[in-house]
Amino acid sequence: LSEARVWLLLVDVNDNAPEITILSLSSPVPEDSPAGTVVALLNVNDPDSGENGQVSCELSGEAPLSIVASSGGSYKVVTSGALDREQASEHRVTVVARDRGRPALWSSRELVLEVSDVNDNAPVFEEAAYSAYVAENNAAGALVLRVQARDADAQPGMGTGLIPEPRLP
Ligand SMILES: [Ca+2]
Ligand SMILES: [Ca+2]
Ligand SMILES: [Ca+2]
Ligand SMILES: [Ca+2]
Repeated sequence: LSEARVWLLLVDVNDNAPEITILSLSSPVPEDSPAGTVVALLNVNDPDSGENGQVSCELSGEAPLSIVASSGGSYKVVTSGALDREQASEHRVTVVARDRGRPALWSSRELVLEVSDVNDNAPVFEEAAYSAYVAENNAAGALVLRVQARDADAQPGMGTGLIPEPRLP
């Protein structure tokens, strides 16, 4: 009888793409939120071993947002600058998670962040100055002038204002 020993070496194959889970998404976020406000928490999991399971994440898309790694495969999406609802009321970014296998596998998730309105614009009159002629026999309280102001915020603006004739002594 002879004896043979067989050593089996199991080599991990990169057969799992990183899996992105959105744990929380704070949307809408007020437009006056300071830079660094956390808007989403993500978890990224890749069960492969070694470099096949080492994942890096990035954001693609034009938005004042950035992604920050925190502990244990968690990531935070934070605001990286000022938000302005009057310029962009919604931001769409794609989170891309890629492992370091050869070839690398990757997956992506889209995040849609809505920006909610804050009353941060004063109403602006359409004209810099208004003038009107008033006849001396005009009835008291008659319409003298119609002025209009616009407000960039979502709340109803001042709209049209009526200026009645001032009461003369
Ligand atoms: Ca993998
Ligand atoms: Ca604004
Ligand atoms: Ca306003
Ligand atoms: Ca606003």
